[in-house]
Amino acid sequence: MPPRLGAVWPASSSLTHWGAFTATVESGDLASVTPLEGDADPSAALGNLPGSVRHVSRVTTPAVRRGWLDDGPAPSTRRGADPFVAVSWDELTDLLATELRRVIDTHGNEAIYGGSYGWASAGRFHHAQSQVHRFLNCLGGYTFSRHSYSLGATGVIMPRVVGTHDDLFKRSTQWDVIVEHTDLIVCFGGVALKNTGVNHGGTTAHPARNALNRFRDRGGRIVSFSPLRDDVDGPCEWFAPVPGTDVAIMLALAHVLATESLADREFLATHCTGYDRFERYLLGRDDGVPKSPQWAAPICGLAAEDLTALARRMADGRTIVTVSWSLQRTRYGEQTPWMGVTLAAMLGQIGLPGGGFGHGYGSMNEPGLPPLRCTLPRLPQGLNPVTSFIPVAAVSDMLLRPGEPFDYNGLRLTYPDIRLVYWAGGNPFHHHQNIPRLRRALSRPDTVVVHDPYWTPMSKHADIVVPSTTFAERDDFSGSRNDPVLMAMPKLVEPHASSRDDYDTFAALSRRLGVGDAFTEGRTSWQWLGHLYETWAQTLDFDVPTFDEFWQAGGTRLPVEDGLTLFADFRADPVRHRLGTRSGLIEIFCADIDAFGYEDCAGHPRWFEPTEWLGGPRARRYPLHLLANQPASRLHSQLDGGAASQKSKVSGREPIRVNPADARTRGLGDGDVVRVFNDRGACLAGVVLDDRVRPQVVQLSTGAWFDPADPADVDSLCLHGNPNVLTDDIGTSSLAHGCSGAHALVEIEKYTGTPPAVRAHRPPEMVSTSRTRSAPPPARPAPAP
Ligand SMILES: Nc1nc2c(c(=O)[nH]1)N[C@H]1C(S)=C(S)[C@@H](COP(=O)(O)OP(=O)(O)OC[C@H]3O[C@@H](n4cnc5c(=O)[nH]c(N)nc54)[C@H](O)[C@@H]3O)O[C@H]1N2
Ligand SMILES: Nc1nc2c(c(=O)[nH]1)N[C@H]1C(S)=C(S)[C@@H](COP(=O)(O)OP(=O)(O)OC[C@H]3O[C@@H](n4cnc5c(=O)[nH]c(N)nc54)[C@H](O)[C@@H]3O)O[C@H]1N2
Ligand SMILES: [Mo]
Repeated sequence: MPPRLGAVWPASSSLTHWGAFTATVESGDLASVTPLEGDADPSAALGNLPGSVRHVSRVTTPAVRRGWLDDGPAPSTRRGADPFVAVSWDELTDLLATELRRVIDTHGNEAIYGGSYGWASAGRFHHAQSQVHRFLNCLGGYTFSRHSYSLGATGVIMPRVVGTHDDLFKRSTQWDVIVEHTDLIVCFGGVALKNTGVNHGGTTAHPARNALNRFRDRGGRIVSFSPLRDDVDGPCEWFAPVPGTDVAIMLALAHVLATESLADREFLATHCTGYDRFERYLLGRDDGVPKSPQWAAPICGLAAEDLTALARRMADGRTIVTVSWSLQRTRYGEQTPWMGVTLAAMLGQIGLPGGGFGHGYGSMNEPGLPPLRCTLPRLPQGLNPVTSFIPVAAVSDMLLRPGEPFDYNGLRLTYPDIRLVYWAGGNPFHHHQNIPRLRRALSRPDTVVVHDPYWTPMSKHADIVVPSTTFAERDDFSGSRNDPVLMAMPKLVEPHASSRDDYDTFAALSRRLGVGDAFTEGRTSWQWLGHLYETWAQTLDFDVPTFDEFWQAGGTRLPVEDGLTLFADFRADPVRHRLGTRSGLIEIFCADIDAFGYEDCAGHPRWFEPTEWLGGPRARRYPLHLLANQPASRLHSQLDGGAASQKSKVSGREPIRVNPADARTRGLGDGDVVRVFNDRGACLAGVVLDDRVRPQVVQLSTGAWFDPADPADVDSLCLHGNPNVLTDDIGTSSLAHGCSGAHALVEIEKYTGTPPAVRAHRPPEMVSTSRTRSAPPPARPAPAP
């Protein structure tokens, strides 16, 4: 391979989902990292990188759960509790190939769950999901998953309402347009700058903070609805509603627009369909309940006059209504973006510069950034002949209810009977709800395979653990659709212990299974990089450097499309630029959804009383509303052992922010360890008093590695503070079955006594066994459910 000249980007620079950096290397590890020059607002999570390659939590050898090795593939409640046996790479390849063959021959490819959801690392070639999907497709396919934990509800509802999901983000109204044209940003869920650090695939700049400052300098105002004051950094008008009541607030604002002749009836007639049906509901024509500010006030805990005054202000200037992604990660999550669009449509400013609707400003770096004029190089994943799939957040339901029917987006589907779960690049113990239930679900299949660089709780619950390299230990390149740089990611350090690239593991497995040529096409990973780049370059209508030139420079700039306003074309000409909905218009009433007849999602946006909220009966038992939001100090569970994440911990646990008034009534002080609990589970956390948190609300971010006090007990207390022991494993609705993990009702109490030490980042016990073999014994029949 040619030497790196570092002509444009320094030779030791690389890219993570949370930003670009230059590293120094010492003793085979990243020693220090410096944000890339020109990044105005680098992510704090870069601080987790030093020491991450040789961290104690790395998987150092291929490993097999002793019970699986001794007893053969079978359902087991010992997952997460058994010790592991180190095996050689050849033994691992033999064991895994034999087991894949057995499952496919006996149960068919449908019995493999290969959805393998997760963020893995930046990198177009070594992207773990692309690798595992390509590999499983070479073997005849797998049961797959649809959508994401990020946007489970939006991904189903918005194509039906505005005809697109991707364009809402990729072609969102740009920050520069908002800075120049917008008078008022009304944001539901704030514009949390902690989240804009991140972009899937990487980002070289973070302009959101600067944009908000320029917006304010021009006289722009921000109204934030959020239980947390710091969801907007700097001046704003803060309303702290009861969590989960945003739809009621939006309905109240809409009611004022409708009854005070402030709604743009022309826009509603020319660009929307079904406003009349919705208005009957809004005005209470059929149920006798007008959704007025007076109606909403006791639900959301805000003053009716304030909502009325705000609605008038919104109609009085250029207003953008923004909805954070968190608001659709709750039960009935479809309603919030749908109602947000409806409110913006009533204001009649959709498609006007700086007006209309936005989804995810402050959720990810991408919204507000100019999109590339081209696609990115991509590893072909082949075709999956298996048609069986689940909405991604139905994973426990699938494993626990094989053969049972379920609803999804107008379809009646059946859960497949999964025998082998294959995970590479994700951490279900981070992302999935109700961990005790997840652990029961993971005891059902015959075999669980996990590729990960680290001993995450998911690795510890696997039967076969495959040590992967991290991005720093291999050559790759990456970029994202709203960032102007395709960046080289050169190998910075040698692979740790006997870890191996996922590609090389799959190459060895596919050779052993007779599909080596199909998987590798005869290329090494370095040859693949050049191949992906050069085939991509041929599809472009502009010139890019050759691959060698690109690699030597360390990256290349790509052209972007500047000055976008979301749906500007559609506004200008709704016939020529019809939306991708059935009517071609914004569907405020959607006849298709109406016809599904779901009890939990109707034909137009409406208020559904949440299950986990302060206004319901459950709050009498669990009187605090927990926000399980994204962590400021890391990406999800990644590098939780790193310095930035560790610095945020309180008494060794994940911090839980508590309003001083709620702490007082419970006798809690800063730094106390508390037990956070409800009827689903419990965890420990470290108290931080903060009056920026609304009373009756507590905030415990996701991402602390699950650490059961007793690994053999599925209902065990988590010592470290993973909020997913508390969240409900229930889909947003029958329409999308999206993740609803953002909210849970809890109670907290002081933990008396000395709390047990956190062991989350320690590897599991490793033992030797006399019974290692190159092929597992035959599978035992599954016990009756
Ligand atoms: N309660 C609650 N739960 C939530 C959320 C919430 O708001 N509240 N948010 C949800 C959201 S939006 C998301 S996106 C999910 C995120 O959930 P995940 O994406 O599953 O979380 P990550 O921690 O990013 O997991 C990525 C894993 O990939 C591993 N990895 C990194 N590089 C490689 C590689 O090259 N190869 C392999 N094999 N592995 C690699 C990392 O070590 C890590 O274990 O969580 C969801 N869960
Ligand atoms: N630092 C960091 N950034 C990240 C990530 C990360 O792990 N770390 N993850 C990335 C990923 S994968 C995703 S999908 C996005 C997710 O982006 P989001 O889902 O938008 O992020 P959250 O932090 O969960 O929620 C944003 C804010 O919404 C507020 N909120 C919660 N519930 C309510 C409510 O009922 N009403 C109102 N009005 N406000 C509410 C909370 O105060 C919270 O801080 O973040 C991305 N950015
Ligand atoms: Mo996400």
